[in-house]
Formats: sequence, C-alpha cells, structure tokens
Amino acid sequence: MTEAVLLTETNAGVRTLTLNRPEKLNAANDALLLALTEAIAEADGDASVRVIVLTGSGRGFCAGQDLGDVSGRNMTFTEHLNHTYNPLIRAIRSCGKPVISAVNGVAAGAGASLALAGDVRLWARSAALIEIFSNIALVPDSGSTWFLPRLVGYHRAFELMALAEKVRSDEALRLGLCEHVFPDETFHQEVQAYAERLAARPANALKLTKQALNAAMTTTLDVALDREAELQQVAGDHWEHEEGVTAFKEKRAPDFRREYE
Ligand code: T3D
Repeated sequence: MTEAVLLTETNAGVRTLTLNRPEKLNAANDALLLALTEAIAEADGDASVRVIVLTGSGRGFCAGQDLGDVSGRNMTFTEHLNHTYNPLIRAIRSCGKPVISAVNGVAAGAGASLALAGDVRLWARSAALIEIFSNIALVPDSGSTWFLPRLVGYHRAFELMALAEKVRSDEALRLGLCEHVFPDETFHQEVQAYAERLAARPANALKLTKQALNAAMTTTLDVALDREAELQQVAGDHWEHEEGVTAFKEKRAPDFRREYE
C-alpha cells in the first residue's frame, strides 16, 4: 500500500519522495498522508540523507484531499486534520534537513499548502497553485492561512482564497510563492542539481538556520537576537565551522560532506 502511493528514491544524499496517485493528480488519501509523514521522519533520522525533495508523479503535484475518500469517513474534519495533514506539515517544518517542494504541476487545496511548506519552492513552468478550498465551501487548511499572508500580505491572500484564483508560475515567482521556475522538460534534473547544491552545504548550520528562522517567524527582535547568540555557539562548536574557516585560509572549497562519505 505504502509503496504504491509514495515512491522513494535516494541519489547523492537527496531523498526524493514522490506522491504517486497520478490518475487523481496525486489527491491525498490517508495512506498517502501517513506514508509521507513517516517518510519525512525516516529521512530526518537517516544520516546519509541531506536534503528531502517532495514532488508528484504525472502532470499534477497534489490536488489536495481526495474528495472520493471523504464520504463514510469515521472522523470529524478536526480529527482528520489533526490525524493527517497537521502532523505532515509539522514534520516538514520541524525536520532538521532542508525540504524542497518541487511543484511539477497543479497544487490545489492542501496540495497548495504542501507546495508552500517547503524550505525551498521550485516550480515547473506549467505548475499552478490554487487555494481552492472555497470552491467546496471549506476553509484553507494545512498551514495555508499561516504561509500565504506572510508571503503576499493579508489582502492578496484573502483574494486568492476567496476567489480560488489560479496562480501560474510567472506570477508565483513575482509574488514570492517560489524561488525558481524551471522548464517542464528538464524540471526533475534541475531539481536534483539544485538539491545537490544544498546537500553540499553544511548540514548542521542549515539545521540551526531553519530552527532559528522558524522560531523568528513568531517572535520579537529581542528574542530572536538571544536565540541567534545561543545557536551560534552550537554552530561554532561544530566541526563544520572549523572546516569552513580552515578551507578559507587554505584558499580551497570546504568539504562539509566528509563525515558521511
Ligand atoms: O480533512 C478534510 O477532509 C479537510 C481537508 C481538506 C483539504 C483539501 O485539500 S480541500 C480541497 C480538495 N481539492 C479540491 O477541491 C480540488 C479538486 N480538483 C480540481 O478542482 C481540479 O481537478 C484541478 C483544478 C485541481 C485540476 O483540474 P484539471 O482540469 O487539470 O484536472 P481534472 O480533469 O479536474 O482532474 C484529473 C483527474 O483527477 C479527474 O479524474 P477523472 O475524471 O480523469 O477520472 C479528477 O476527478 C481527479 N481529481 C482531481 N482532484 C481530485 C481528483 N479526484 C479526487 N479528489 C481530488 N481532489
């Protein structure tokens, strides 16, 4: 069951998790959501994995909740979100490794939230994001109400959610919903190359950077300054720091991967 809905591949320290329900644009059922959450935790604990990529098979990234899977469900909406989507989004945000949302096609509803939740968002030219919840008279969930206004401001977020307008890749880049847009034809190669660049960076420093940035999103400057000072000590005591400084002095590129090879 798990193997069918989620594909896992590791290449050069990059763990790619591919949502695999292409005939439904990777709409999420419980099996997929639970498998994905477990796979992220597993990758987080695997020292050979330095970067995690989330993507979709076929022409979609993720069309949100599988609407064929809802009737007869033995849970309230609240219970369902707390059981499936919320642990998934928390797993992405608390993961100590960079997570790339590699948005290969349409990302709708909770799929849009998944597209926004990554530390880096890479889009294929034909990808699009739709905060589609209001089409079925639901509220944006899985973190969309947290991510989107921080990126585009309250008013643009409200309009995108209220009208369920499709945001195409050129506008997504302009709005800051993604960092890079790549041609469809070479998308997966470009994602892998980008992920390998990240994988060569100092893993401990990136973990602490993610931790600091996540905490800073909801705090004051004073608290952020204190946290930076604490985390800098942790980074400065790590071998990566010594390697970076030594490499600078020796006028060579630092080797931050040596511990894992
Ligand atoms: O706990 C809870 O349950 C609450 C949580 C909610 C989280 C949510 O995500 S709510 C939002 C749920 N998602 C949607 O409402 C999106 C529904 N899909 C669409 O509106 C469209 O499919 C798209 C705009 C995303 C893409 O349109 P298009 O024209 O490119 O593709 P299509 O032809 O509509 O879809 C292709 C196939 O995928 C089609 O199947 P078919 O006819 O070829 O057999 C379609 O039914 C299927 N599909 C697409 N989205 C879903 C889906 N099947 C089930 N659930 C879907 N969400």
